[in-house]
Amino acid sequence: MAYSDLRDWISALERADELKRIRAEVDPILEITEITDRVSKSGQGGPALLFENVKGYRGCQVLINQFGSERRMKLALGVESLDEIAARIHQFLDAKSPEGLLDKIKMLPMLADMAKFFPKTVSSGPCKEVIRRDDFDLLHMPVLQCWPQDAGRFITLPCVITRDPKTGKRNVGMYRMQVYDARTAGMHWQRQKVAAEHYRDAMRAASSGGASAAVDVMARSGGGAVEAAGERPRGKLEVAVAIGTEPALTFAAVIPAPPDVEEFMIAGFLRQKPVELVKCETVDLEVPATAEIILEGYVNLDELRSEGPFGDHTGFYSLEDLYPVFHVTCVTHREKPIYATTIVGKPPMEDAWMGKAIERIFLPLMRVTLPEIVDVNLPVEAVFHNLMIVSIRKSYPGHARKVMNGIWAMGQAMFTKCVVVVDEDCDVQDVREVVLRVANNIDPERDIQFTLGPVDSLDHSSRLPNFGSKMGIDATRKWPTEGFTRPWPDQIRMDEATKRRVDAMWKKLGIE
Ligand SMILES: Cc1cc2nc3c(=O)[nH]c(=O)nc-3n(C[C@H](O)[C@H](O)[C@H](O)COP(=O)(O)O)c2cc1C
Ligand SMILES: [Mn+2]
Repeated sequence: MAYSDLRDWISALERADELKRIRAEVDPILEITEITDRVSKSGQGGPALLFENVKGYRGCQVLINQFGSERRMKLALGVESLDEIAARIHQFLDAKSPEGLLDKIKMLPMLADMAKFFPKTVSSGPCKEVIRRDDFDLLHMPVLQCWPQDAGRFITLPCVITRDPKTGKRNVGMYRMQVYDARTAGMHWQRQKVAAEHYRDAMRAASSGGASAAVDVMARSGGGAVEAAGERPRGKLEVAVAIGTEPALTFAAVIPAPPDVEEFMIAGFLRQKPVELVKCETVDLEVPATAEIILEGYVNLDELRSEGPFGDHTGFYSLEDLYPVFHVTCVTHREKPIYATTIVGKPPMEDAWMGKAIERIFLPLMRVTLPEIVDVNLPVEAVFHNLMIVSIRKSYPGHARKVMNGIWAMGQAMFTKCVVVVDEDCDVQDVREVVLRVANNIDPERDIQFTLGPVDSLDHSSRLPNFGSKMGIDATRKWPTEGFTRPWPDQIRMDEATKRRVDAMWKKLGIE
């Protein structure tokens, strides 16, 4: 049940009564944010919104909050429960080599499934309905200014496509873009993200002083620190941006996938149908054929510009910093393109639901490296990188600390500012229970583990941009083999016989 494009998805939302069309005129400057924020904070995330009358953009439609509830997230991925996806992943991870014909036959559906992951290149598609080689302007799109102190208008839901200069593999990442003028925008890929590595690889390849000179420039570019762009090698990295893609690809661009796994394949896996790609007009990249809008262009290796501030998903403004500049060379789009966007801000907002879906889908993948993990909770209020609560099946002394280190070593989980580890009998989804356990079970000096390392670029409290400390709390029951020789008390629980007796007399007591 894959959606062929954004419009197909919008129809599905409408059929499911998950979309509200807004016919009143609204301004893309601040007003759409205020409306959407109120909707996001109402009930279970409110409906998706399609603004049909955007001030200054007659005939343009803006889609927002498309992922903003658990129900829509499931609808987007075509599942009844997010655990279905985890189960499908698990099935692949769990595959044993077939023994005998019967095993092989049993594997056929799985292999057929795999064939659907690979994207398919097609000769043309709806994203080529209008090709603008000269007459384009980024502000032809109703780009939002989200919050009062934002540095300008930001494209907030772009699928940014780059190619690894070493392997030729493509990456699709969601990185916001601050519109500077008609033809340039900031390219806010944070330095630990995959496109930033493609960019550094292009620098390494272009550097006359060899790779070490390029590394030298990077070592000095601490983020926030003034950096001499002129010292960088000349050259460029081609970039294409798709806006308004079908939901599986949009979501795939957010997923913290291993760097070498193409998001086009992840989208193919999620929608169980290949993503169709078409070649760009002016750069050597492929883009989703059914996207509403495609921006083609490049970033110069020796050009950086101030980006931000921007009201971010932490609930604070992320600070101004230097980022590459995207230059547009061509825009292609559908007739009357629908502009898809989102806003971030104080949680919960639309991205909270995407984050929760990632939490569920990644559990089996985390367990590949850390099989002792029973469950994980990333509370929305801690905006995903600030707090991870994990329960583990504790089997040896120091086990909780092994798990913390494993998490800090795992992809974007490296950013986790605080990891809380509890025993398997604690339900991590029940934050009250977690607080009770943690507060009771820790001797703080003994059970808190500090470490130093990379932190999220959005962290405004770390001692340096991108570098700071992280903390793990071992709230598991302490063992004698960990040096804890005092008796450890049981938790209070009534015995079953008494409970049954009280059940039997309950009505007679006249309390309810
Ligand atoms: C709405 C939204 C906006 C985002 N903006 C940025 C951004 O500006 N910069 C960034 O590095 N990551 C941003 N992210 C997070 C990345 O999309 C995410 O880390 C993703 O896994 C990156 O892909 P990559 O692993 O291929 O680099 C954003 C996520 C969402 C949901
Ligand atoms: Mn990626």
